[in-house]
Amino acid sequence: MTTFRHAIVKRPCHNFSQRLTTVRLSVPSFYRAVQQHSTYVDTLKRCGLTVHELPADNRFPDSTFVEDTAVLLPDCAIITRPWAPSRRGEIIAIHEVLARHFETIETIKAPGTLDGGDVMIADNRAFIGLTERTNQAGADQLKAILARFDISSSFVHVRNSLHLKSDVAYLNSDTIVVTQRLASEPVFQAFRKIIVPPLERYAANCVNINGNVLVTAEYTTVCNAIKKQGFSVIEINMSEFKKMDGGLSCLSLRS
Ligand code: CIR
Repeated sequence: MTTFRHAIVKRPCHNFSQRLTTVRLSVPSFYRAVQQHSTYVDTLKRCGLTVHELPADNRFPDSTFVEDTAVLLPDCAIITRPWAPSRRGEIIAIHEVLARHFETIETIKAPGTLDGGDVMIADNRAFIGLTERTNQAGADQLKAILARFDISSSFVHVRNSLHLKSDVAYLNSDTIVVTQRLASEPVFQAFRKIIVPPLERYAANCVNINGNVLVTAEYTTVCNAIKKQGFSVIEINMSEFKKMDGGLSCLSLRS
């Protein structure tokens, strides 16, 4: 299991409520989003990470969801090519910061599209979601890059979800948290599964940081099921990011 030491985050910008969302909830409050983001950053620090906080950028309302812009390996950073044209410019700032931390930088190129939310790395295996956001060309390019680092890839067709990691999270070499819709996928057969009930689907996007599993607050069934498997759980309020389709994992890039 990877030990994480660093995280990159980006503060929400004032017009953070003005871009992509599919959920029909109220308009998020910028001030609450800033508070929740700050708690998220403090939690990463509590989990032992050094956090690099990028300033807010009003040109890119979705840019606080940094996970979609890169895939990080111990020795390489892969800059993605996000599906949404409104998000493509986000990669410039991410590329700059990653170039300071990683010697090897790879990029996903057109016609490939790939959002980091579609990539679940499980030690030396990767699961790449084929979604509306990530196409076959993007997934093939990533698979070829990962193979050079001895990481094998499996593709997972995901329908009616934003990203692969909207439906599944890797907790450790035996265990995943997974929604019912992906639980029977043959690629996940070998894992012990913590199944997320439909009403708590949003909580499937959780993240294990150095033994602490960050889970969205108030999703009691999922929180209790994760605790029952012996994990320590930290609950985080994500109400404002949820309104913009953002999950817990997408607020940081971890390495
Ligand atoms: C988008 O639709 O691109 C953003 N509003 C939310 C992205 C969330 N990303 C993620 O969960 N990996």
